[in-house]
Amino acid sequence: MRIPPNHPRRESLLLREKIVEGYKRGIVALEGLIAHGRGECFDYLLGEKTHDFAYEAIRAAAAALLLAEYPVLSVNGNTAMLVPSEIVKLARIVNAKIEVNLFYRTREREEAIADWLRKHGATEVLGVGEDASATIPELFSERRRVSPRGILRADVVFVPLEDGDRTEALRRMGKTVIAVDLNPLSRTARAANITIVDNIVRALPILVEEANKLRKADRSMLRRILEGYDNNHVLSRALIAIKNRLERLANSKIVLDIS
Ligand code: PTJ
Repeated sequence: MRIPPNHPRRESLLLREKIVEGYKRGIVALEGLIAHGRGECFDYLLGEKTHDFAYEAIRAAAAALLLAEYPVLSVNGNTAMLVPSEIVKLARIVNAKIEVNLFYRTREREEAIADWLRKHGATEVLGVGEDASATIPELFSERRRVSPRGILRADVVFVPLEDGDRTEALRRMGKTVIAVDLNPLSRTARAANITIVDNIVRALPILVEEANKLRKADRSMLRRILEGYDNNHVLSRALIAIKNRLERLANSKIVLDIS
């Protein structure tokens, strides 16, 4: 569909088109379209901008990834479609593995996502076919299947646009979990060590830039960033930002002037 250049919701509509294209390419699950819509709703409430609490979480995420011994970036259909180049860049900067991990797992989608990531510069993509031979204990969705060279071994796992219970299972395994989720009330957002409450399309380029900036920093400085980070406070600020924005809007003129 051609979206007019002056359409007031152009950016949002272009993202929708990307997700639909991802579905047609066999990358995004049908349910991924619904998940995107839920994200859009929270982005609307947040004013479609990156807030200070998200910047703070991004900085902590960069520090955690740089301090990690074995970081892994977990990629699902929506993430692959929305930010493939940024995932590849981030993996290079923080020296992380990339692993495909799907809730709605099919061999065709695993391969389509791995091909798409390779097309965007990835040299190695874990978690495809037989490589996903290990299992995360106590998890019953298809997300339990992971690579023994990837998520199973990882000390820090980056899980953008995650569904609920895997974050908790990964935490119980002693891993540090970094989430990106526009919904500050989701189980993932509340169970992760670091939650970036922002749209992945805005957050990932900033995370890449921040990791690049901090790459040369000494480890004691990175540790200080992590020690000063409080995820509960970040989630609380996200909720307050939504509340304040709604209050401001409710107290202003809501109807549009149509002449
Ligand atoms: O590709 P698969 O098979 O692994 O499936 C991926 C989806 C996303 C369909 C699956 O993980 C799922 O059903 O997720 P949920 O439970 O709908 O959760 C997705 C979360 O991501 C929701 O809390 C959304 O608000 C959030 N979200 C959606 N789009 C974005 C987002 N957060 C950040 N940026 C977005 N663009």
